[in-house]
Amino acid sequence: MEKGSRSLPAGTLIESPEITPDELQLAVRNHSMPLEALRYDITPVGMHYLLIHFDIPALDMATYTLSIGGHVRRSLSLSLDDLMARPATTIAVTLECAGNGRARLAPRPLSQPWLSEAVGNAEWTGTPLRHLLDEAGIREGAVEVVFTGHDRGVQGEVEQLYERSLGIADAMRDEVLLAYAVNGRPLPPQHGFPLRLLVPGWYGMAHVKWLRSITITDRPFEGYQQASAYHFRTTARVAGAPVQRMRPRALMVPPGVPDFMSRTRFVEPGVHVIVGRAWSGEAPVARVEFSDDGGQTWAAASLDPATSPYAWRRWTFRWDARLGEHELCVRATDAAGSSQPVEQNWNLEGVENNAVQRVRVIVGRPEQQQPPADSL
Ligand SMILES: Nc1nc2c(c(=O)[nH]1)N[C@H]1C(S)=C(S)[C@@H](COP(=O)(O)O)O[C@H]1N2
Ligand SMILES: [Mo]
Repeated sequence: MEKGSRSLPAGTLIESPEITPDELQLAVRNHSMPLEALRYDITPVGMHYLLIHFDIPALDMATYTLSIGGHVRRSLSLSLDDLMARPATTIAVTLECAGNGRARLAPRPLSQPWLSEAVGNAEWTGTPLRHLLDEAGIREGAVEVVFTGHDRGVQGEVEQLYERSLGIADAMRDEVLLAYAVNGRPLPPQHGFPLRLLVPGWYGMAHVKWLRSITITDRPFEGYQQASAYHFRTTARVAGAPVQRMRPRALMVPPGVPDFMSRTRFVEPGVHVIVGRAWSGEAPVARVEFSDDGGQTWAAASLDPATSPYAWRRWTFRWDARLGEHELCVRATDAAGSSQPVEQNWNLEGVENNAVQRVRVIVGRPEQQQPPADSL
């Protein structure tokens, strides 16, 4: 892949449906979750989506320390053993990249070109951040907590460590963890080894990996990933609303078998139980609906009980597949009343794009549905 002067800056609007070499480079480093992994309540670690802005740092567990300082009464310096000796909590948390759906926009903002499956639901183990902040003693006048990663790079022409902040009240919530294990094992390098932040309910960018320091500040943090990136705006003239909690979304395991290139599905006629998962970071999922005519008509799916307040919920729909071509769609609505649009909500960064999933299906008799022979 030749790089160099032809690279365009992130955020450039691309009219062509063709993926650029720079997007391909990001897409092979960062991967989404195969849709068939929606079958598992807990996503196997290697199938969980991955997003890394710069490079994966190489950190040594033996010498690792986390420092907590800034606007506090006493600064703390903690080894991984110190952190693991503290009270531990394990929770299932659905994580989704704020840019999920970006590649379906037209024009498309240049960045990681996600389709619809930048998501995963893992069981994270760690110690609640709140106790550590209490121990450090937040001083009068503190407004934010800044989380700094070990990974460094350049974005928006700014050299930076990956950093994000939370307001004090958000940082003090019970479910916010400093996590050192996922699905019962130490974090793998790509997911933040040895320690990452977990902010259940929020889009992925808040969950800072490879934590190096936590700084309590007496003014709002103005770092690139906080003040410039991750805002919903349709024009550069406004600041826009900061991206925070996940908008509702439902996804299905595509039924039948796929065509190798197009991923069109071949399905036998008759009743199929369509399975999927639905989540929202804003309020519990209240309803999931299914459509086999591209979103013109909808029918209620059945929703399993929630297994964790921060994890996706399984849903099923008994679909009677009739001969012909269909476009399957699913949409979630949460208890706060927000739902998924049928069309994309276009914006400059391609964030919060929770338009409904569309799956093209051809229902035929088995002898008619032989996919063409492919040579790999
Ligand atoms: N230090 C650091 N933390 C980070 C990132 C990063 O590039 N560096 N990417 C963020 C983004 S945008 C997302 S979507 C999630 C992805 O988490 P995962 O790769 O464990 O799924 O990590 C977040 N935390
Ligand atoms: Mo992300």
